[in-house]
Amino acid sequence: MVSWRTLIAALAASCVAALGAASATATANAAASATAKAGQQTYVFKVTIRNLGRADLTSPVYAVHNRSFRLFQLGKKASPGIANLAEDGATSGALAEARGKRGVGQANIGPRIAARRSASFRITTTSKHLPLSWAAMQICTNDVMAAQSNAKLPASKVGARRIVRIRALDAGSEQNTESRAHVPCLGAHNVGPNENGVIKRSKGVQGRGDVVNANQSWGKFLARVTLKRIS
Ligand SMILES: [Ca+2]
Ligand SMILES: [Ca+2]
Repeated sequence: MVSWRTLIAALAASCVAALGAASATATANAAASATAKAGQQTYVFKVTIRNLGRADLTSPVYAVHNRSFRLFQLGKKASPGIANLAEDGATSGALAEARGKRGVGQANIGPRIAARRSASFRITTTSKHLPLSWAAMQICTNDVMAAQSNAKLPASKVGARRIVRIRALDAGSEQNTESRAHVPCLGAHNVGPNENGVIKRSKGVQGRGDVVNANQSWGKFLARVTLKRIS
């Protein structure tokens, strides 16, 4: 049986923990409102990416921005940073192309997303920077990414949610050899023949090389994204 003394000690400890958490939240909120100019509402969103594929997605690079900024664009050539990200999961180039750039509110790196798993990150932003763009590599490909450009964050009210299933994109920067000589999950990094193409819808794994469809590919959709306003 638990003694009164133990119970009281446990209660006191949990009160201290709760107070600590409340003051941490207050500090975070204060910092967020300090960055928001007068008249701009501050929002916090939780972004959850579910990997629907059979191989990992690398850490996504994401940015909240206004309509003047594009992380990438379907039908256009990938920037060097996005090409690096799509070919090898390298985040530094794409992050540098977004962070501090005109029209960008915040840019950062999210957690890696294991096959068939979900991972989340939080974004604090204002009404000035509501569109979200992000991209992550599917590691068993030459240059396929799970990505969204200009996704609309659901800002209408706290608790508002949008769920989107997304198809894979081919960055158009490396030819789809599907060879162990060129694909990161099979041990080859920073190597592969140039494609010199544009960002387009991926046709999925074709089985022309060493990538095994049944173990390392995905179905119609590569990811499911849940965008939720939490405050
Ligand atoms: Ca390609
Ligand atoms: Ca490669």
